[in-house]
Amino acid sequence: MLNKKMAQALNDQINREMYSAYLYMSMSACSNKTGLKGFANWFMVQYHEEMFHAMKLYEYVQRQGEEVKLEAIKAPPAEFASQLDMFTQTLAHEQYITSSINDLMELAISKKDHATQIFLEWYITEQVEEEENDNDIIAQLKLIGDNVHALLMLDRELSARAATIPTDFSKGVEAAAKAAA
Ligand code: OFO
Repeated sequence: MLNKKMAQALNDQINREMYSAYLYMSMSACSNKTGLKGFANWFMVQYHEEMFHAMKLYEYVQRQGEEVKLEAIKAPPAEFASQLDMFTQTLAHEQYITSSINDLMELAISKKDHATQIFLEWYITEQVEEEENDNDIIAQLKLIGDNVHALLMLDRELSARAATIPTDFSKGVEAAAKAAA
């Protein structure tokens, strides 16, 4: 059972996660356009991760007997000044997502909703990793500066990133995650 305000807040989070997926899809396309296929791969893996985050919420709201309410997803930026600009925007966006998850947890605590608190713990841990990944790549991009050779080396490194989460949700997100573990 979910409190109505909690259900609405979780639905709002589905939209935020879908926007995250959309944003990284746009960054993937822009990286691909400049020939940086490794960056394009990194952002496409991130797109899949965000879809997983959205689908976990989608499934949780339904398992708690509440209605999923999908809203329009706003358009992400279509152009970026550089790879550093992309990752700077990515970090700022993830910090915003972290604060939105913290707000959800505060609401769950205030409603004495223990099930949702346990559900949200996964997202709290995940956000630490999300911000750490972005900070690491930003630090490397700052060291690289205008060195194209070094940028191409990082691009090759990022091409190795593979999705570690399920991308087929036809049997349900939690079931797919268990099968993949
Ligand atoms: Fe869903 O963690 Fe990024 O946005």
